[in-house]
Amino acid sequence: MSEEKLNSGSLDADNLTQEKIQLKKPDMYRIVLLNDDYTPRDFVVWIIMRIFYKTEDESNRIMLEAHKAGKSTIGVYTFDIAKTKVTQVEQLAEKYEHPLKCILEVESGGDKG
Ligand code: TYC
Repeated sequence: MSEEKLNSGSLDADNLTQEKIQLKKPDMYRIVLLNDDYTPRDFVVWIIMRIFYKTEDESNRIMLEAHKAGKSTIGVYTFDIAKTKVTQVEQLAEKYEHPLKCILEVESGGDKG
């Protein structure tokens, strides 16, 4: 389709289809941090700051919520970014021999887990 047609704003069928494609929101996934009895609190805070770019205060809040309630949402991301961050957490946890885990949950639209 030509650039001119895409930008013309006319309401023909092609343009409506194209607009629907462009407006579809990406599927979003929640990263949920799980508590365990062994990972040191400081390590959890460090991971949240390092992988998710949260402030120390916010990282502490997320860590404490997981510690008390069993789980806590770290953030909501598109699938590729969420999957990459979960892998980074797994790799660092393994390297330092801590059992820390986080999981993906569907926030909106998607069906991948
Ligand atoms: N419960 C752990 C402890 O007491 C700390 C911890 C917090 C571990 C949050 C994991 O997601 C977690 N050392």
